[in-house]
Amino acid sequence: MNKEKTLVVIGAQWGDEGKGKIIDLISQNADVVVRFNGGNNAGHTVIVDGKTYRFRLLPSGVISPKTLNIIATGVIVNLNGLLEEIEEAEKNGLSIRNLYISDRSPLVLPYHILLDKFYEEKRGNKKIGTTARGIGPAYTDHFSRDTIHVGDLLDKEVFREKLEYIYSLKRAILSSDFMLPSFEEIYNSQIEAFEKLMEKRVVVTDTSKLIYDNIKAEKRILFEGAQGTLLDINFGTYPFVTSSFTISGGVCVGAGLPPQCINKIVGVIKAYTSRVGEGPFPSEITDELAEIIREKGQEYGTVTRRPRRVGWLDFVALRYAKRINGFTDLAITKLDVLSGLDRIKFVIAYKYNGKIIEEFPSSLNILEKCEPIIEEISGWKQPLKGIKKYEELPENVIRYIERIEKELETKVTIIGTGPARDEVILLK
Ligand code: 2SA
Ligand code: GDP
Ligand code: MG
Repeated sequence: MNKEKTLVVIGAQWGDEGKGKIIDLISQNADVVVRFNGGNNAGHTVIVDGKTYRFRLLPSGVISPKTLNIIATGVIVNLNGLLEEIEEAEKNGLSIRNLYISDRSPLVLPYHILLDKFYEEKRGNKKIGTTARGIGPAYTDHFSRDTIHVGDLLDKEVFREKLEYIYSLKRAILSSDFMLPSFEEIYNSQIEAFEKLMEKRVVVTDTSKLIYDNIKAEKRILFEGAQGTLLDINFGTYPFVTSSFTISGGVCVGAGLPPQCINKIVGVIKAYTSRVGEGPFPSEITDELAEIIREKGQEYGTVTRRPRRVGWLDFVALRYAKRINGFTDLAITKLDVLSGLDRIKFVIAYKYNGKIIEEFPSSLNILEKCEPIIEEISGWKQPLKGIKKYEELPENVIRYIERIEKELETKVTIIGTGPARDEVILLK
């Protein structure tokens, strides 16, 4: 983040690419860090000086004391979840200051979480594998215009009136055996959490204006994407997606900015692929190697601790991610996890109905029937820990990186060699 004033970090796969670490690295030179999509379903891990922080709603910039941290309008906010996270961060030695939340961010309310679990149960073997954080139902209410905004809590009477109206709607729709908490229970829990957040000097404001003013003042702004491209509500593997706009275009709708405000878009690619939850995964590894990679890469949900499915790198999906997001740079993480493997495989195309396909299918019915066409290269034996210079990387790692650059026609500028902040090679 030098010349470019605004930079976006986006997951190129199904999330958990290691965005937290890359964001932490870049945010050390940022004035403002903005979350623009998703909610506390996100889990971003940052490891500094041996301490592990797992952020869910808090922008990863909170580690730097001077950074302005913004939860923008596209993010849905669970106030109790946020409070818990702030308290946890404080216990971990962080002092949370400079936190701004959009007055127009939708609230995640207790019934959203119950509905999320209820739908998943009813879906049976068609379940999505959600994080059970109420994300789908909360965004549904937003789009059906039955949401309550964070800013409504600034006036208790406004909040009470809105909640009364929406509560009566819920009552009318949900059957009597649905365990809807009482009105007072919801009202009190939200007021209490909100007041505690105010005591902690969290500011509720028009964040679109705040971000724009910072852009005009030529501040360096980092937009922190949550989840990944293939989980996008429009362009992911629907219905096995999350309910927000996870792609670079999500910055404009989530933060309230015109597209020309974005200068640089960093796509984060894990050196292999992972997916947590259900849905098609053409490059999935199904033999015992999956367990080896899962253990070595510690592929378990940051929020839910669910084991993640793992697979090889998929160039069909990655070329698609490049097109949808317009990556200007790439960060490759977790190359160290692949050390010791004899062969490294990657998917270069799919076979469908006897035909070769190079474009990621927009139809899930087709994607589910695609067979991967796999190419392989020799692996590398050496551990990558401690390597600081590109030229010192094993020859086959360089070959792998160059292949990624060629397939995506984009330069790799950050290389992860371990989970810690300093386990990284910076290029350029
Ligand atoms: P939801 O809860 O409605 O957003 O779930 C819908 C799908 O989106 C996936 N999803 C995620 N995938 C990867 N990482 C996520 N964050 C956590 C992490 C997940 C965790 O960092 O590990 O702890 O399990 C995330 N959030 C949502 C989800 O698995 C569904 O496939
Ligand atoms: P995010 O959702 O994209 O922020 O990723 P998560 O934090 O959910 O999961 C990524 C995991 O990989 C975390 O445990 C990170 O500490 C870890 N990680 C990030 N980069 C690297 C790397 O280069 N090597 C290794 N071994 N681990 C990494
Ligand atoms: Mg994650």
